[in-house]
Amino acid sequence: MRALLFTTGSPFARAVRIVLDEIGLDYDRREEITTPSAAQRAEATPTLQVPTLWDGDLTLWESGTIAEYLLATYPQRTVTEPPLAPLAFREDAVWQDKLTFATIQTFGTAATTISQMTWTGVSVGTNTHLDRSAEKLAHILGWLEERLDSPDQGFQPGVVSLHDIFLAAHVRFVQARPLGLDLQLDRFPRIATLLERLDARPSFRANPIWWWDPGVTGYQPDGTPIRAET
Ligand SMILES: N[C@@H](CCC(=O)N[C@@H](CS)C(=O)NCC(=O)O)C(=O)O
Repeated sequence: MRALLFTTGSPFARAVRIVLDEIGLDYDRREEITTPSAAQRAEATPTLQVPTLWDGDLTLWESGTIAEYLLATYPQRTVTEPPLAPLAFREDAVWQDKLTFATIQTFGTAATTISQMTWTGVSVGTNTHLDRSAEKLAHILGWLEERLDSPDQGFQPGVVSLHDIFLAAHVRFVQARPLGLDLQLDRFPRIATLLERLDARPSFRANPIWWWDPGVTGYQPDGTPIRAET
């Protein structure tokens, strides 16, 4: 049995779903459209967060750990070029790759913190920590832009890396939500070009980022949110 617990809007979970598709793995989609109680979520993970993956006897949470496990465990790849990377971290650049990946995940954490606080009524411009989180996003993008050697390659030349996939999921998440944030991607042309290329891949198209906030109970086939009647 293989299953993934996720919420529709989660960029961390979207990146894992893309990885599953890039490998070509079937899974049971345990998609949550409303927020469960802490006790219910705790049955899946002590972090109370999504995603969680069940694969046979193994239960994994933390999206980066899940994705690293999937690459290492399943060597098959779909035919899309360039292919998904064989492993999360290159043998000859392990620490550089780990640092870059951790920084991309910090971008995702800052973005989802802004998002979750925004729908509880605290937004950028009204809270100093969220202001700093927004500044963090720009600084990380600037640093990542310098890590890309060529406009034609991602973070690992010749393959699509976890770095590429997770950065794309986080950036598109910020752009899709009404957070009052403009990432000014035109200042980061190599990242912008990389993301456009990734958007065209079947795995990305099959897992669109859908906008969500409390009250959304489903989606039209084109992604338009369906709201609970109040
Ligand atoms: N470090 C975690 C972060 C996951 C995360 O923040 N998930 C969000 C959804 S995007 C979540 O479950 N939020 C609910 C909460 O934090 O209580 C990972 O990489 O899996």
